[in-house]
Formats: sequence, C-alpha cells, structure tokens
Amino acid sequence: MIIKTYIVNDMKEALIRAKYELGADAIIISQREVKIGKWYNPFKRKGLEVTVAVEKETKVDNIAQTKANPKYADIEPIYEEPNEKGNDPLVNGPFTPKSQTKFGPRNDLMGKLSDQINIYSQLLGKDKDSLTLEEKKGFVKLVMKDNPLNNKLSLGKINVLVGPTGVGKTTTIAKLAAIESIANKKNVGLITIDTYRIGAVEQLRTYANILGADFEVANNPNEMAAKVEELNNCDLLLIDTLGTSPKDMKKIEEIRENLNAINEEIHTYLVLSLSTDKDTITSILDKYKSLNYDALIITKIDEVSSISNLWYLMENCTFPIQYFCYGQDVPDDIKLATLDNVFDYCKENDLYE
Ligand SMILES: Nc1nc2c(ncn2[C@@H]2O[C@H](COP(=O)(O)OP(=O)(O)OP(=O)(O)O)[C@@H](O)[C@H]2O)c(=O)[nH]1
Ligand SMILES: [Mg+2]
Repeated sequence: MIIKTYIVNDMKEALIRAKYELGADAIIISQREVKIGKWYNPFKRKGLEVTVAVEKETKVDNIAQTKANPKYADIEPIYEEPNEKGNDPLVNGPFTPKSQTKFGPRNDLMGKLSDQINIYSQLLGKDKDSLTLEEKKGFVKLVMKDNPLNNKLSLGKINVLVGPTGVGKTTTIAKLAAIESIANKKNVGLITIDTYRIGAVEQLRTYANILGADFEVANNPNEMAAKVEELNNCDLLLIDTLGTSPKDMKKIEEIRENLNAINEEIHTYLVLSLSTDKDTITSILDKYKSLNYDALIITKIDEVSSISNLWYLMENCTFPIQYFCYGQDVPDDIKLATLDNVFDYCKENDLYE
C-alpha cells in the first residue's frame, strides 16, 4: 500500500493530484483543515491536508501525461522542494539578494550622506526629520546604493555569532539552524563556547536535540579546533558565543582566542539588538572589531517604536546587515534584511520615522 499526504487548496486539487500521481485507484483516507504558507509567512491561508492511499501505484508517464493534458500542467505545487542551489526561504523567498560576496568596509559615503538627505528633503519640499518611511526608502534606493541593507554575505560553512549579552545570539542560531536543516536539508552542526552562563549549554543543546543536529561544547581554543574538526562532515556549522559587555575586553579577547583556533574561513556575525541606544551601538560596533565581524544581524526590531536606530546604523555602519529578527519564535521570526523586507516590516508594524 502506498500512502501519500498532500497539502492542497481544495479537495478537487487533491483528487486531481492523487489520481495523476498514484493512479485512478487512489482513495482518500483522511482530510483535515490546515494553514497553508511557509512558516515565515504571516498571512497563512486555509487549506486541506489530504491523505490518500492506493494498493499499487499505477502511475503513467507523468511528463507525457502533463504534456498531453494541459489540465495537469496547471497545477502548481504548493510546497516547492528545496533544490540544491537553494530555495532558501531566507535568501530566495520573496526577495533576491543583490550580491553575495564577502564584504569589506565600503567606500566612505558617510560624510556626504547628511548633505545628500538635506538636498533630497529640500527637493521634496520637506524638512529632513519629517520624511516618511516611503520617502526614506526612496532616498536609500536613489542615493544610498551602497548601504548595509543592499550588501549581503552568504552563510559560510562556519558561522559564528558574537555580541552583547541577551541580544538573541542563541535564539538566532536556533532560527538559522532550523531553517537550514528543515527547509534547506543541510546537515547542521552546533558548537557553543558559552560555558559561563548557567543554562546556556542546555539552551542550545535543547534546540540541537529537537533538530537532530550535532552539538558540541568547546571549553577552550584547543577544544574548539578539535570540535570543528569533529564536525567537519556537517554542511554548515553555527557557533554560539558567550554574551559580553562591549567594555569587557578580557572576555572579547577570550572569544577571539577561541575563534583564532579555527583554521578554516569563518563568517562572523555581530548580533545587535535594535533596542540599544545609539551611543552603545557605536561602542558595540567599535569594540567588537577585534573579532573581525563580517556582517550584522539585527534583533528585536519588534521591540522598538521607531526606525531611528536602524537609520543610524544605515548611516554609520560599514558592514552588511544580513538578517533581521522580529520576535522570539523559532524559526519564524527572521528574514534576510533586504531593503524591501525591512521597510515593509516597519510599515506593517507602524514604526514611526
Ligand atoms: N522580542 C524579541 N525577543 C528576542 C528576539 N531574539 C531573541 N529574543 C529573546 O531575547 C532573550 C535572549 O535571547 P538569547 O538568544 O538567549 O540571547 P543571547 O544573546 O544568546 O544571550 P546570552 O547568551 O545570555 O548573551 C530571549 O528571551 C529571546 O527569546 C527578537 O528578535 N525579538
Ligand atoms: Mg546565548
């Protein structure tokens, strides 16, 4: 007996697909209402999960049948199977990254930006501080071509998240691990060096267990090198680090020593909560430079009322903003930080300018 489950819009679609794929003898054995849409889609719609059974598959040549019968060709698969190049909900979802190169500091545009935004506001007959979200987005599109939301880094084989305490490093690792392992079928390994905070190891281990991901703890640089080597078969490694105050150079140095022990290329992401004040943001961007971060991940955009800190980062940061996180739900609350994604979020959530 062959049993297959379809997620479809309605029973008619289920029947057509079942008869098409399993043959005329397929019968429906159960159905239930479900929400359709990928997990990152907040606008899921109603659909049906239909389970179909057939004694023996009597499928004919699908391609020939599809060509011969345009009715079948009309049926769009609801869930696309991830392909090797990626059907990555983060990367290739509703958006296409403009560049995927490793990014260094961009040419210095900064000094001119405030002049440019003044001119732009004057052209619109407005004061710079009264520009709407749409107008700011227009300005970014027009003038700030080389801005942190336009530049992207690809996930490397080894990715490390660093940053201040409580910004969401471990949660973001769990989100990325879930998406990469479930949607992109990657074999993900997780390593933590956070042996300071009580419960930190267990926090990540719990996610690893749920996802069936390999999990290791590294207590020092030697162990780090060994654990990375041990997990060499994984497609993707995500390394969690201890949260530190940006003023605690001793702990930051300790993280650096652990990362230096890794002999392969690593992509380092600085995780930054948007609910941090601007002076502290400036200090964080500066103090973590010793860890050679390549890109930022911004979190807790759901906690702020205005785009002011985001704008501050766009004007002052020279590194790509890779992802943005907008809540505690794993893995739903993360997206690639493209200009459209971020500004759409701000608009939908009424963040004021
Ligand atoms: N509102 C909101 N909460 C978040 C977000 N990301 C993480 N959190 C929450 O922030 C808290 C801290 O998250 P963790 O992932 O433990 O932060 P961390 O950076 O690993 O913390 P340390 O390891 O202690 O430095 C948890 O309650 C998370 O659920 C986000 O984007 N929005
Ligand atoms: Mg943590």
